[in-house]
Amino acid sequence: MPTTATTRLHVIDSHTGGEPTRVVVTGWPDLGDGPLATRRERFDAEHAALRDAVVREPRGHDAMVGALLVPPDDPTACTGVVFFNNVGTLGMCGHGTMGLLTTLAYLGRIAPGRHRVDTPVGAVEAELLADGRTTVRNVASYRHAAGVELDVPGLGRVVGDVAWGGNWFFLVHDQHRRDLTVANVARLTDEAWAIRCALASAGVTGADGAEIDHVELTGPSADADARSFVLCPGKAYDRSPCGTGTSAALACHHAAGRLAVGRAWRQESVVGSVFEGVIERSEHGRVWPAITGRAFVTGEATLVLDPADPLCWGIGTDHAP
Ligand code: PYC
Repeated sequence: MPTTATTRLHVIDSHTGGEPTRVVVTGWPDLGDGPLATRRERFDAEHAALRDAVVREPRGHDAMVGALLVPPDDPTACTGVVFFNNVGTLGMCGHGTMGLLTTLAYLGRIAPGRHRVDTPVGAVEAELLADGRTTVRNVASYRHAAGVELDVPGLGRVVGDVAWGGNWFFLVHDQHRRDLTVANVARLTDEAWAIRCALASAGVTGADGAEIDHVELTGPSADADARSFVLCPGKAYDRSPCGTGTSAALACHHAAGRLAVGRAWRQESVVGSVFEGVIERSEHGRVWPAITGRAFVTGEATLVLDPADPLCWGIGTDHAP
């Protein structure tokens, strides 16, 4: 909620395969206690203005993912986190968890080794490796629906899978007509957005009517098992291969018999960065993926939110002071 007092937030920025994460270390109002899912609801209901001030222009930009540090509910976790973007909160975020562990190590709060992180969709284990990479052992992931046919205005018939990897994805495998390159990002964005709108119009959802808010287009890669373009909920594309999207892809390939437990899978992003994934366990149609990538700290700052600034709460927002 906007305030008339100046707010100062200590943040640490990093990128993981090109995708930024802004960890909010201090300065955010208390979200209370209880399960992270409840605190996410409180964040959604009461903190949209702060969210926009942190990740939108002029302080941020649409691709930026925020990570608010909160005390964990799970006593075995080293921290709790609520991930957020330019339009809301995320259940889980793979690249963001890598950025989070790298940031906690930068702050001297953790050493290499295994750490539990409490998120709104459950605790995940993340391992900071001695070489600086992070392996995220993500929530159980699964293919929810296979071969879903959609009529997409401007694109015609598109077939894809609906899968959960900590967020909901519609994955169009290997049949995308455009090269998944940075040069094509504008067209890929338009097409993925058209697919997302068609999903909503056709009433295609995840489990329990959950909105599918990520679209993942995959194609061949010269250097990895697949290349992907992932469109995030606020229409920004993921510069990284997307940890939750790679988890959803692994679940689909496993369900289709294309990927065995224990077989390494390298997923390349549209900018050429790579995550390594592997299914560590599979049970009753669910898989437990481990995704490895590397984050680098890029900055440390105090954000100053002066309510006298007419653009304090972000360009294009209507939060009143
Ligand atoms: O890495 O899981 C991810 C992610 C989700 C949205 C942006 N990145």
